[in-house]
Amino acid sequence: MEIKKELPAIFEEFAQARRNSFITAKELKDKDIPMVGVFCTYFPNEIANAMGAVVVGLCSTSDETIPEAEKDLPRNLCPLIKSSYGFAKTDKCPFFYFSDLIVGETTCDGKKKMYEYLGEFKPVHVMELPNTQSENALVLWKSEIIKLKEVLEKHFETTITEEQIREAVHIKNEERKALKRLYALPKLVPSPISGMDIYNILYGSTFKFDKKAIPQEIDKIIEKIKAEYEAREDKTRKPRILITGCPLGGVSEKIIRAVEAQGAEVVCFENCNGAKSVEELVDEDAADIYEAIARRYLNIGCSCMSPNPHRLRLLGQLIDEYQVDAVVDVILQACHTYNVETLMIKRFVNQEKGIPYMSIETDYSTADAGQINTRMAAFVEML
Ligand code: BJ8
Repeated sequence: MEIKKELPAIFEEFAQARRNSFITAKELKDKDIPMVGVFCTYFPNEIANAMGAVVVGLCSTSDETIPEAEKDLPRNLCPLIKSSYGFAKTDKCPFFYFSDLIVGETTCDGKKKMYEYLGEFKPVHVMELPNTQSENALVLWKSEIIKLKEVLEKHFETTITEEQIREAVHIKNEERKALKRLYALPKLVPSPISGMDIYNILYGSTFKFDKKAIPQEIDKIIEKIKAEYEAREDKTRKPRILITGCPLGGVSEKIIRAVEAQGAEVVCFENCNGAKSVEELVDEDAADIYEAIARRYLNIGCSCMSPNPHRLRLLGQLIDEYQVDAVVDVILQACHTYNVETLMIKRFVNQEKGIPYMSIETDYSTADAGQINTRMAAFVEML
C-alpha cells in the first residue's frame, strides 16, 4: 500500500522538474554555471558538460507563442519550430532567457533557417551536421565537434581537456544506462508502468542537472515499480504500442492518453523523447574520443538523414524486444522529412514486422483531439 502512495509522487517530482524551470534556471545562473541552450538530440552534450556547463533543451511544447511567431515565420511551418521561436522572441522561456549560448545543428530546413533569426536575440553557434551517415560525413562531423569545443572555450574563456571530456562521456553513459533500465520495464507483460509516466520521467530527467545523481534516483524508482508489479494481481496482457516519429513534447498528452484511454499501453518510445536519444552509448575506451562521440551522435536515426537506415534498425530491434503489437507514427504538421518517411516506416512495419501501423499528423492545438481519440479507438479495437 505504501508503495502505491509513493509512486505517483515520484513521477510527479520528475514531471515537476520542467515546471520548476524558472527557479532552477535562476539558481544555476546565481551560481555562475554556464548554460548552453540546444534544440536537438544531435547536440554532443559531453563537450559542454566537460566544462561544467548545463545543457538545456529549448524545444518548446506549447502553442502559446505560435501567434507571435507567425508574425515573422510562415504559418505552414512545424509547430515545434514556431513555438520555440515564439518563446525566444517573447522572452517567455526561462531557459532561453538564461542561456549564455545557443547551439543548433543543420538538421531540417525549417529549424536551420529559424536559427538565422535566433541570432537576433542571443549568441548562436550552428554546427554543420551532414545529412548522410557515410565515412566522409563522420570526418566532417568529428571536425564540427572539435570546432564546438573551440567555440565553447572561446565564448566561456576556458579550456576543455580530453580528460574532462572522457569523464563527461562516462557520466553521460551512466545516465543513459539508467534511463535504459527504466524504459526497459515495459518488456514485462503487462507493462508495470504507464507510457505517460515513462514519458514524464524521461522528459523530466532532461531538466535534472545533477547528472551524477540521476542513476541512483532512477534505480530507486525502478525498485519501487518492480515491487508494486510483483504484488499486482491482475496481469492481463493489453495491446502493446510503440510510438515513433517527431518529438512528442507538444502533443504527448493528446497522443499517449488517446492510446492508453483505449485500454492499450505505450510500451516504447522510439523517437527523440526515448530510445533515439538514449539507446546508443559512446565508446568510452576509444583511442580517439572525438571520433567516438562523433560516431555515436551521427548514428542517430533522424529523418533529416538520407537515407536513414538507423531508424529502421532501431525500430526493428525495439519491436522485437518489447513484443510490440502495433506502431503509431506521430508527425508534426509540416514536418516534411518525417512525413515522407511514413511510407518507408509503414512498409517496414506492415511487411517486414507483420504488425499494424498508423500515422497521425497533428499540431500543438487541441482541435483534433476528438478525431485522434476516434481513430485510436478504431485502431486499438482492430488489435
Ligand atoms: S534528431 S527529430 S530533435 S531534428 S518535427 S523541427 S525535424 S520539421 S525535431 Fe528533431 Fe533533432 Fe531529428 Fe530529433 Fe524539423 Fe520535423 Fe519540426 Fe523536428
